[in-house]
Amino acid sequence: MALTLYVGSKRYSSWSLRPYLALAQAGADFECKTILLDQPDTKAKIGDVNPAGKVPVLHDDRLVIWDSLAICEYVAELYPTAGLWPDDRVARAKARAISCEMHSSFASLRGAMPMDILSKKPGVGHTAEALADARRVQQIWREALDASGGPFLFGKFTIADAMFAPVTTRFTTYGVDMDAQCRAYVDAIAQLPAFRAWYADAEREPKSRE
Ligand SMILES: N[C@@H](CCC(=O)N[C@@H](CS)C(=O)NCC(=O)O)C(=O)O
Repeated sequence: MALTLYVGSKRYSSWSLRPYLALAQAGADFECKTILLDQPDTKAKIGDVNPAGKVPVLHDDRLVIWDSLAICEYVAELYPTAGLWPDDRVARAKARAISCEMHSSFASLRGAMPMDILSKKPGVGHTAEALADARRVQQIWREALDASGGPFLFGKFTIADAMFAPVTTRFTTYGVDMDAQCRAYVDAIAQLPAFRAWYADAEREPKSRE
C-alpha cells in the first residue's frame, strides 16, 4: 500500500485540508504532494492525477479516490482502529449527518469567506447569508460539544472535525463572532499537530490571491 494525497495550495484549499487531517490523525504513512492553485499549469497538473479535475485526490497504488468525504471514508476503512467515526451508533449517525451537511451546504459562507489561513480580514465577507450559515455551523458545534463534552465534536477527533476544520480557519480569518465554547473548539483544531504542520507548509507557499 502506497498512499499519496494530492492537495491544492495549503493556504487556500479547504477541501484538501480535510482528508489530510484524517490521514494524519489516523497515523497513516502517506506522502502529500501539493499542486499550487491559480497557476497556468494548475489544471493540467490536477488532470494528470484526477480525471475529475479536482483536488484532493488520493492514490492508493493504482486505486484513485477523489472527493474529500469519499477519501475520509476510505481512510476510516483502512484504519478501523483509529476511531475516525464515533464508536457509538447514534453519535456516528450524527457525525455522518453533520459531515454531509458541511460537504453539501453553506455556499454563502464559502463564497463570501474563502479559506485563506494566513490572512486576517476581520469584517470582510460578513453578508447576511454568510452570517446565517455561520450561525448554523455554530449551532451544530454547540449541540455536538454539549453532548460529548469536547474538546472535539464527538469527544475525540473524528472525520466530522476534519470536515469542519476549514470553517474554523474562516471564522478566525474573517473575525466571525463566537461564544467561548465555539472559540475553544476552533483553538482545539488549531492546536492539532497535523493542522500546525499544514499551516507551516502554507507559510512557505507563494501568495496567489488578494
Ligand atoms: N467536492 C469536492 C470539491 C473539490 C474542489 O472544489 N477542489 C478545488 C480546490 S479546493 C479544486 O480542485 N479547484 C481547482 C479547479 O477547479 O480547477 C471535494 O470535496 O473534494
